[in-house]
Amino acid sequence: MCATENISLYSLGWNSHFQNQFESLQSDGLIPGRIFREEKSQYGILTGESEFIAKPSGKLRHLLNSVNERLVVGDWVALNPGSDQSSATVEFLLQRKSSVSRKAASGRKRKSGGQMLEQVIAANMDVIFIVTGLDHDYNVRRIERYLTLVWNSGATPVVVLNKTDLCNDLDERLEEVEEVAIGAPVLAITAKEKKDVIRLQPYFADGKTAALLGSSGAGKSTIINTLLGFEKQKVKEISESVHKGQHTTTHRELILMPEGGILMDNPGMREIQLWGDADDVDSAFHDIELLANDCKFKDCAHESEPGCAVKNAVDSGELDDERLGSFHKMKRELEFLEQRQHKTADAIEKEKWRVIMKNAPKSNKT
Ligand SMILES: Nc1nc2c(ncn2[C@@H]2O[C@H](COP(=O)(O)OP(=O)(O)O)[C@@H](O)[C@H]2O)c(=O)[nH]1
Ligand SMILES: [Mg+2]
Ligand SMILES: [Zn+2]
Repeated sequence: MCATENISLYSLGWNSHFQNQFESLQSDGLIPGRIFREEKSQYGILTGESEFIAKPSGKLRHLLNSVNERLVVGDWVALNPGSDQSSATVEFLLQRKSSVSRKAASGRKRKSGGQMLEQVIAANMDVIFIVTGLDHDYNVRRIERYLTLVWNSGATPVVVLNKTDLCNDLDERLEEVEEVAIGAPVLAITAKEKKDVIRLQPYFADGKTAALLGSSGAGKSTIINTLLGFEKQKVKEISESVHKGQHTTTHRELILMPEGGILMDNPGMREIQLWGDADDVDSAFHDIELLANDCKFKDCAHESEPGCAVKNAVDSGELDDERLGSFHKMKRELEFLEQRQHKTADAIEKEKWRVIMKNAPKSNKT
């Protein structure tokens, strides 16, 4: 960690959303803090004035277990600082503003019969940089999937095309990506060039938190190192192993940037999987949604229905056939997920926070 003392809570991402919650707690002796590192079952927590190593209290652990939840990097918590810095405990989890999730099979030994569960892996990200190398890593369909995931997380996506020095058809690539990245900025950079990577800075200025998402080898750690000006994150050596996608970022950590803002290297999604409702697909496919307004049937699936404006757009060349294909593919994947859930993700999320908040230490100021 860089200098972690005497940073304002606001520089760590604190805002009125968390302040209001904290004030409604019975917070005698508790202080707000943010989880910046996770190691085994311990958490590194910054409070602005100092740094703590803490474990959740038994009560909190029990409560979180009961709703299939756990503390993750980026979370804001109410901390009991204890008598010394190593006996601190996390007493309460403040409700998240955004979360990045992956789907995970529930415990194998349970009776739930392979129900899919949402597993949060990073919380309270404001911005997510979707990093893709312009080498063998480049895949416009994957960028599209990442975009859906990020829109669903509550964070704002920014697409970063890295390794422009290895790319001979940058204009073509940019055009392709801008076509799918509706509503998200697209930056083309060489991660080793300071003048390039500083273009990322404005997106996570003071008090904002950004995560870098992308395949192993895309250049995420290089971006962080160039911004920092020293080798904080281990970068893979150039060798054949680069192509095998070996994993070098092993733990999740928030990094305070010298120019302000907070960055998180890969939150740890190796194989990207979607989490959300089937309806969420539409938000990543604005163009198809727009065309669908003109379909003859309101519930048109754009498969073989008569009077389908989306199919017509494919026939006329206005819409890429492949793009409609990935729309269908994503819908199917999400519908499958939904069937395996007992409730929708939204309902689970609401119920979860209802249970957590109900168990908050009560304020005596009524
Ligand atoms: N040519 C070139 N190589 C890069 C660039 N950015 C990263 N690399 C190389 O790509 C490899 C993977 O980079 P790394 O930052 O470890 O990727 P990560 O797995 O996403 O963190 C390393 O060998 C880097 O030196 C770039 O802009 N151009
Ligand atoms: Mg890395
Ligand atoms: Zn249609």
